[in-house]
Formats: sequence, structure tokens, C-alpha cells
Amino acid sequence: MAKIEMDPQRWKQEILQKYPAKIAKKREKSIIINDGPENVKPIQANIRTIPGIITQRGCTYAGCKGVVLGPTRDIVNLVHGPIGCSFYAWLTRRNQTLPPTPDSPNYMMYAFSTDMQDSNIVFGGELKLKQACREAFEIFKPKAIGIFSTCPVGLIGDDVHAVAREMKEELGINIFGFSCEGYKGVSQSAGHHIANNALMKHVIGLNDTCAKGKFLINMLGEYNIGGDAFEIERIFEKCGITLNSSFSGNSTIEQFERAHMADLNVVMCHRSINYVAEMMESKYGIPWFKVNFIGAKSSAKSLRKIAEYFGDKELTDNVEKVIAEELAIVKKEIDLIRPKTEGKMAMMFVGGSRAHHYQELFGELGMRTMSAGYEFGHRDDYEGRRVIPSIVVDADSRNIEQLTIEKDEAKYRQRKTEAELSTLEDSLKFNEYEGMMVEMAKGTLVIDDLSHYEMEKLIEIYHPDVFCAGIKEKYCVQKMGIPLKQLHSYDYGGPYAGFKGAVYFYKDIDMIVNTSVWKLIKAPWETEAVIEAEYAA
Ligand code: CFM
Repeated sequence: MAKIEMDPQRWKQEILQKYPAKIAKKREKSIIINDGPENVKPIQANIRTIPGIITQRGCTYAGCKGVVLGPTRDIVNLVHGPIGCSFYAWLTRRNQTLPPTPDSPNYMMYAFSTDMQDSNIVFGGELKLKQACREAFEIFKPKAIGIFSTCPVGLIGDDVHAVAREMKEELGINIFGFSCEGYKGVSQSAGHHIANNALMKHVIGLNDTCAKGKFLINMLGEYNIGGDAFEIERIFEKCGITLNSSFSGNSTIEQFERAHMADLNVVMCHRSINYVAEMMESKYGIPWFKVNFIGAKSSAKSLRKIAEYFGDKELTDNVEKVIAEELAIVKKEIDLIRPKTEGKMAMMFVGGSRAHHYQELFGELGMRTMSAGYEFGHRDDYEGRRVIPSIVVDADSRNIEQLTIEKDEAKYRQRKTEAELSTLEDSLKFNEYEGMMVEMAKGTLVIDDLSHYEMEKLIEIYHPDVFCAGIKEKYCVQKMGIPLKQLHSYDYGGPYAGFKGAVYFYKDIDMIVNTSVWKLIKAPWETEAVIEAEYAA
């Protein structure tokens, strides 16, 4: 089969031609040829995956239990469901945690499950759930238990919230439930929203003591994958910025409870936690803006934004000193590596924020991102938050509770006057996320919820030097002779955040794109005749 040129228009046509007409019509709206920052085009996102298509996505339970609550070390995360849902969520996401002392509570290595059986599906599982709460309490004496619903729980109608209320009363600790059945939304993204809502309803604002420090911030949407949060904590500490709470890398329930005491919320992963940022602003008056600690330059920029917000001479000087020191080390490394990576091509299809953030690091390596997309991002993650009012709310989104948040008169505190906020607005861009597309070059392909077939075609035609995705894609891609870098688990490497992380990333990518081993592998279409058929109906 003749290879078509690296022409995105022809690539798109070729893909769509292969699909049945109805599917082509749907997929067409999720495959966008980027037209440069001035002309960001609408993309279809956050809709159901077409049945039969192999998607990269996960489920709502994964987004709620695994992603948002998973990294918190001292909540017993109890899964109400068949054991498989727990087993496949057990230590598969690489968030790390560091308890202050060896005997501080840390349940991250455990998998708590009600292990539902056929009889529970038929006769109900609430009794078993209560028993599991009691058992967990007896053994671990945790400060809190979170109950996570898997698909069958919703199907048979077990009321996890009623059980949570009853057990909270009986055991005297905070117990809260999540209706995060896997099917509840079109992807993990619904689970983020459900997790955000429950944190807001049951946890945030319970404890009025805060971390000790002059510049008190919360870090939202950083989950300490591969130790990223440790590196960010190191940088904050060096700068004199105090982390009051983290959602939720290396966090504790106490941090969530006191989150309302901070002076500022900074948002790293917009997709998973923007709801909490918005709700905390309405309820407690905490302003928020977007940061990015992936990439040395964006880390520096994010630190400067935080310093500017506080407007303190000593902090600003300190931040500049730290940036100068750290960037000097980074520069030494990148000067050695960049000549070897310059001009190479990357593609990344991950989650709802990293496909954007990691383009910064590839940019520092002089590499081009020819194609990128999210698994479950919404239009705002692609086009920027300004499109939110124009997003059509469909039945799947309406399925997720939208909390009405009111000002908490007792705990609301105005951090900055309106005048101060408007002077800062220009550089800090409060409540804004500009999305991925403005930062991508003209002629690049932006694809939402990439299908397996589309992935194969991207590789066949573009032959990128590295393809970034997850474990489900890894070995398929590598069998085609293209190295795959996992951006979910970092292939058990990392951290990649901050300044030290950037250097680790440069080194890992250098190794990946410059090894000759991949040339020894031939993709099936390079060695065998291809049998093709036309769809006729
Ligand atoms: Fe946010 Fe994440 Fe991501 Fe995400 Fe995720 Fe993740 Fe991800 Mo895997 S919260 S959207 S649901 S940055 S688990 S830590 S790596 S898909 S890009």
C-alpha cells in the first residue's frame, strides 16, 4: 500500500473513508486540523465513544476513586462492588506518598473491597457494605472512609449514601459515599466531577486550623505520579511558599478539611479539579489561576505568577533566586541533549491534561508535536474556558449533579480587593485556561478520544520518533517499531515535574529516540502484503 504524504488533510480523509458513513460523520467532528492560535476551531469532545471502537478511555469509577481520591493516604477508600474492580485499581496508578513518620496512617498499599457476590446482586449489598465499614474501622481506626460505587451497585439500587450516613453516626468518623458507577458518564471525567462534589459537600471546610506560613496556597490537580509532587514541594519550600493542601498528591484528609484557609488556589490539571476551584471561590472567596509545573520554563513562569499574586518583595526576590539557580542546572543538561533531539517528532494521546502539558517539555527538547489529543478532555481543555457558555449540555453531562454553591458567610474571606484583582488579571489570568489548541502549530492534528485504528494510521503515515500514551497502547505501538513513552505511569520513571523532573525527562527521551533498537522491528505492513476490503452496505 502506498504511503500518503504527511498531509493532515489527506490523513483525515483516508481515515474517514475507511469508516462506515455514519461513524465517519461522527468522528469527523473530533478530528481537527489545527489552524494556528488565531483561529482555534471547535472540536467535538466529551461525548460517548462509538460502540465497537477501541478507545483509550477508562470508566467513571476510575476517575473518582483512582484519580481524585486515590492519592490520599489516610482515607480508607472502600470499593463497593465485585473484587475485579478493586483488583484492577490496586496500585496500578503510580501516585506516591510520604507519611511524616513510619507509624502515620497510610492505607495506599491496601485494596478495600466489599467483594460482592451473586447473592448480594440478587438480595442487595447494603448489609455487607455496613459490615465492611465496621471491619475497616475496627482494624484501622481511620479518620474517614470513602465508599465508591461500581456498576452493579447502581444497577441493583444499593444506597451507599444512606449507608454512609448511618455508619458515620454509628462509628463517629467522617464517612461519605460516591455514586461513581463506571457507566455513570462517558469517561473518567464524570468521576472527577463526582469526586469534586463529594469533597465539597463532606470534607472541605471542616477544619479551621491551617498550615503555618506566610504565603499559603493549595495545589489543585497534582496527583504525585512518579513523585512529581515531591519535586514541586521541594521548589515551594525553597521559595518560601507554604502548601496548605494538595488535591490530592501526597495528601491527607486533614489537608482537604482545611483547604478553605488558603490565600490562593493554583490549578495544575484543569480537567480533573476545576469544579473544586470554582466552588471554593464562590463559597470561600479563594481566587484561582492555572499553573503548569511540567517543563522548566513553565515551572519558572508558574512560580513567578504565584509571587506576583502575593506581591511581596522578599518572596519575589527569593523566587527569582531559585529560578536562576535551578535553570542554570537545567540549561547545562539541555545544552548537551538538545542537539540530539532537535527536530524529532512526538505525538501524545493521554488523559485530559498531560497531552497539553508535555508539549512544553518536548518543546524544550526542540521536538515537534505533530498530533495530540485527550482521552476525555472537554472542549474547554482544547479550546479554552471561554467556550464553556457555548458547550451543549447533553443527557450524559446532565446525569452528573451540578451543585449550587452559596457563599459561606462565616468562612468567606476576601483575599484581594476587586481593584487588586483587576490589576493582576492581565498577567495572572484568573479563572482561565487557554487550552491545548492555541499552543499547537498550524497543520497539526488534534484528535479527541483517538481510536485504535486512527492510532495505527498515525504511526504508519507519520512515523513519529516517540508516541506517548498508556499501557494499553504501549506494546501495540512498539510492535510497529515506534517507541512508546507512558505518560500516565511514566514507565515507572519520573518525576518529570519541576526543574529536576525536566532533566530526568530530557534524559529519558534522549535514550528513547536515539536508540537504534527500533529499526530492527518491522511493522506488519512493511513486511507482509496487506489484504484490504471495502465496506459495502
Ligand atoms: Fe489530570 Fe491526571 Fe491527566 Fe487525569 Fe488520568 Fe493521570 Fe492522565 Mo492517567 S487527573 S487528566 S484522569 S493529569 S490518571 S494523574 S495520567 S489519564 S493526563
